[in-house]
Amino acid sequence: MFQNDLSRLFAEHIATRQREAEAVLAASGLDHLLIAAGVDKYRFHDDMPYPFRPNPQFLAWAPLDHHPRCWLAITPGRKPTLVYYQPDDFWHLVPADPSGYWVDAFDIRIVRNAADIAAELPPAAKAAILGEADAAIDGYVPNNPAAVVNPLHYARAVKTPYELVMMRRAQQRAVAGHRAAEAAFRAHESELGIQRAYLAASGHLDCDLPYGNIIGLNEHGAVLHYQHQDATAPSDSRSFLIDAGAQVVGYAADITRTYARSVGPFQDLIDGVDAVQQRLCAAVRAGTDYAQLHLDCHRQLAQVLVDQDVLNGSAEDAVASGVSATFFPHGLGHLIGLQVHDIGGFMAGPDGGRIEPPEGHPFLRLTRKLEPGMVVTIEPGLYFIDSLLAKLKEGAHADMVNWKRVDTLRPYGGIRIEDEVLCTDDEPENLSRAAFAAAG
Ligand SMILES: [Mn+2]
Repeated sequence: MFQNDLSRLFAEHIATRQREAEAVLAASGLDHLLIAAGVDKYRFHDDMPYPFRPNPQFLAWAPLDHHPRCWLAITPGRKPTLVYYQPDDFWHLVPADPSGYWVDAFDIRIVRNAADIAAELPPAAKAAILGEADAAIDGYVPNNPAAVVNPLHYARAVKTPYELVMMRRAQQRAVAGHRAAEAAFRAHESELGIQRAYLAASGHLDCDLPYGNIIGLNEHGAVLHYQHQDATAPSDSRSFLIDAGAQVVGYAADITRTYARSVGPFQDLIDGVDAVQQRLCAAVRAGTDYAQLHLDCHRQLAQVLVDQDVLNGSAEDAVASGVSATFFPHGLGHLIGLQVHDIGGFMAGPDGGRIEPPEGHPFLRLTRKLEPGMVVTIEPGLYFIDSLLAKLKEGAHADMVNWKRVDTLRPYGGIRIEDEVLCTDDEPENLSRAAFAAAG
């Protein structure tokens, strides 16, 4: 994409943000919206900072993900002001002079000293100030009024065309990593070796990933948020679950794939989950209740377990008795954007309120109706988790399970298949599969 096209899309993106901000300010009787990027945070009793993560409300305007102490000031009828902190500092690499597709959208004021930031901001008296408490500067203490924060969180679920460009780029970056990771698994690498292959191919540092990659061989695939990477390859590397992301100016990708070393019952189960996943991706339609899609997912996964001889009886019984939740103990997915789990998934409307997940499904992270422009993950899974299986075996529904089959599958850990899907006015667009297809 040419720089001109991106500049135009970014100008439209900022115009959308400006309209949202003006509506919210008018409704709350406020004159200005001020947004702090945030400040570096330090380890306790230490002078080492954690990796910087900006306020997502700041990133929603400015593609500046490594820029602590910057501020935005939005005033109706005016070009937004960006206070750009570029200190004199010979210890660190200082942020470069502003340049690129985004600079024309802002009135940029470069500040060398933090003490000079306040002088560039409009009066605080009738301003919403968004940020964390430690971002406060003289006279500007974040107040995060709910009447301002809620509608902005709610609106962020729907992406602008500029944001979709960045999200597609993040998909490409993640897919490059995923393909290298699969090759590393085929070459019998360790989890750490696979992670290194992923980072090299995606061009990411570990600390810049949107979340810690999940790289699990064999039984580790059954640990939902497996957070470790073994440096030694197992002697028998049977299966591989990878949940790994990437980001471009803060826009996240979150993709999961599962591989078997050879054909057999585990590969058959992967094929079953993949078919369910693709059906659910195709069901991402405007007006669809995502919580209902989650319940459909349970029924379809239970049918896979019945078809694959893991469960006796009917899929309906497996869902009604709660047995399916032993094998699928998490939600179907979530909103994604500047946050891996984009905020606002439970919101009843722009002014707040909460739509609770269905009874018995506490881990579902999205309960809204789908709208064009929303990007959601679709990530069904089936796992053989020892602790949950032990409870099931002791309970009233133990006879619904073919335990011999479970023991055959247990050494393979689990399966999850996850894509990002864009809801449109018409057919959904699977951003992840498109990126895999383009990568050849
Ligand atoms: Mn996810």
